[in-house]
Amino acid sequence: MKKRNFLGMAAALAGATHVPQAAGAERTGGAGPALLTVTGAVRKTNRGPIDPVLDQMMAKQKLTFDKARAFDFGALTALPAVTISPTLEYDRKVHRLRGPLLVDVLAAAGVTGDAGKLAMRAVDGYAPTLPLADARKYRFIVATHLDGRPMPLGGLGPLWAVYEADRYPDMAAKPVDQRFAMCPWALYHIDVQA
Ligand SMILES: Nc1nc2c(c(=O)[nH]1)N[C@H]1C(S)=C(S)[C@@H](COP(=O)(O)O)O[C@H]1N2
Ligand SMILES: [Mo]
Repeated sequence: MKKRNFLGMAAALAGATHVPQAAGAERTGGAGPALLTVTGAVRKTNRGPIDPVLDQMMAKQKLTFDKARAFDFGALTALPAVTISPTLEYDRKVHRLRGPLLVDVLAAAGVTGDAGKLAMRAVDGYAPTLPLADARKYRFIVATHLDGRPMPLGGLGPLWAVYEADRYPDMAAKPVDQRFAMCPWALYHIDVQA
C-alpha cells in the first residue's frame, strides 16, 4: 500500500470514530447529553414533553412539561461567556467563574423581558426560586468553568448558577455563607414561570 493511501485510510478511520455534526446543525443539545433543560414559558424549543419512561430523574422529581429547550455543554459554551470573581464561602477565597449570562441562556430559549420567576433545580433536589429581574440585576451566570476548568458532577458542576456577590453592596453586606442560597450547583433544570 502506498503511504499516501495509508494516510488517507487512517484519516478516514479516525474520522469514523467521531459522530459527525450535521452541516449547519444548531448546537442545541444534539451532540452531547443535555445538561440543562429549560421549561415553562419557553418559545424556542428543541424537544417535546417529559417522557415518563426515559426522563426518570425528572419524573421522580415530579417535573411536568410539554416542550423544552435543552442545552448540552457545547450549546452553553457557544454563547458569549463572561467571567466573574466572587469570594466563595467554601474557602473564603476569590475564584474565577466563567459561563454565559443566565439571561442569555434564557434568551436562547426565547425567554425575554423581566417578568416572572425562575424555579431552578439541582440534581440533589435543591430548588431555589429567583425572580427573573434578579437574574439580570445580579448578572447571574450559568458557570461552566471554575478557575479555568470544567466542574465535575459530584463537585460544583457541571453547571452552577452563580453571581459575583462581592460586587453588590446589599449582598456583600451579608456574611459570606449567606450570599449563595440562590445559587444551585449541579443545576440541571429551570422552569420559567410567568
Ligand atoms: N445543589 C445545591 N446547591 C446549593 C445548596 C444545596 O444544598 N444543593 N445549598 C445552597 C445554600 S442554602 C447555600 S448557603 C450554598 C452553600 O450550601 P452548600 O454548603 O450546601 O453548598 O449553596 C446553595 N446551593
Ligand atoms: Mo444556606
